[in-house]
Amino acid sequence: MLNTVDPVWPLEERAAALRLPEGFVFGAATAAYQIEGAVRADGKGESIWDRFTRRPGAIVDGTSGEVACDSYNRWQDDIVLLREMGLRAYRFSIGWPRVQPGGTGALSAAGLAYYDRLVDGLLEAGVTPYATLYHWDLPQELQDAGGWYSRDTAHRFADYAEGVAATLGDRVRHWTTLNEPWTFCWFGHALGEDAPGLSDGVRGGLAASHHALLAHGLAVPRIRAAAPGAEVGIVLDLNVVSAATEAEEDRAAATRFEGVQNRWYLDAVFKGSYPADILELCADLLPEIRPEDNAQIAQPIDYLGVNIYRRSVIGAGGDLPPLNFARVNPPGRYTATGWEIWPPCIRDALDFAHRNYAPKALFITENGMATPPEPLGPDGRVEDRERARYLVEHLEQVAEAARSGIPVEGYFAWTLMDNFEWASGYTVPFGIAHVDPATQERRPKLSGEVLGRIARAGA
Ligand code: IFM
Repeated sequence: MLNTVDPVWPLEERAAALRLPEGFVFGAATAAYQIEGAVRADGKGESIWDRFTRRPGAIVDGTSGEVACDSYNRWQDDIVLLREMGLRAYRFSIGWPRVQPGGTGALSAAGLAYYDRLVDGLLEAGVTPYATLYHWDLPQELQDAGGWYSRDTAHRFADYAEGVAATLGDRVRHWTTLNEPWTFCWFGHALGEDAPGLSDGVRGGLAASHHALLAHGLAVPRIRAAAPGAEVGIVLDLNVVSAATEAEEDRAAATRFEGVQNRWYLDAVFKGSYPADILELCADLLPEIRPEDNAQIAQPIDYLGVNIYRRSVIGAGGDLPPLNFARVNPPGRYTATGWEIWPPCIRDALDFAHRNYAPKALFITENGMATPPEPLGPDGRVEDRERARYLVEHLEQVAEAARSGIPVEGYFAWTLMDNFEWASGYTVPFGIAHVDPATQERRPKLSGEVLGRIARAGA
């Protein structure tokens, strides 16, 4: 249940008291399929999300990203919005089927031209672009050839990444290979809740994960070669995990869950091996992992992006055997997606990554909260005090992390504006700006204004 707004929480005072290190980057994030619309424009290919959203019942409100925020045509409005809110960094994703319709062969000049315009526009406005190469919209043709179950997809991704980096790399310095491999591999291939909608359990989650990580490892050197000076990283959705009780079976379930969500990806990227406990537990369900894959995945990277929204409290249960876990929701404050609001999670995740993997730099690449749909108030504004509070409380934890010596260099709110929230459609907006679905007019919400104030003070 959504927490009720607390009118006495000292939002303004707490926001004004925030201190982040000098040079700290404040921005907002989006993803191509969630905002661009124009799904058939200028030769764009079909993506797995174009296909999945047509499956009856797949999206709670029966919608899709067909129009979304129409950013393909209104990207200038997005830049105006960023400027209006005082944000000087924008994390967006490149739609793979927009720039390479079938996922192989020549890149589309028209598709690339869109990102050329966007990047030039951002730079002219003094906003630094942070480009993500894969935020879940695999070309459907590659899915038809096996998708993330096929090693070949990893090679296709590296080709595509190199092509995009060669085109935009003279202006884009910050590159992310993959966004949240845990989510797109497990929800798309083990649980069937996201595209491509496969319910293949642990075998599916692990096969997709290995090939996605291989894609990352193959792409890193190709991006560096195509765009000298590039800063390249990966974005992981880490979760701080605690056991529901002290009982041995709950503690073991929490360790299994944490192994699959955090260590599977972090160990592979930073240590060049998968965690032994998960390899052993899932020995019969693993894809082919060739001896050379581990070193390929563990390419040196310049930063780790952390997407974090909540903590996970885990007990023993029946989900995804042999992982056999169950999520427990302790009493507390919750968002409209049913996620617990637990600000220390952000600091704990940064601390965990720093202590165990020591990335050169860390960014919070996503953090934010969903509410039920928010109508405009009589003065034409959205007073999303609860979201503003969420951002401030989480930024306070980031500031603490920075003070304790963790090299956290930036924070991107999820998300710049209300958009298509995957299987939840348009039912749970996360935006720090409101988008009128009839007119596509963008207006900062209170949360966007507050974040902007913090960013301006920091700058
Ligand atoms: O909307 C998503 C985003 O695409 C990936 N990270 C989580 C967000 C909220 O669910």
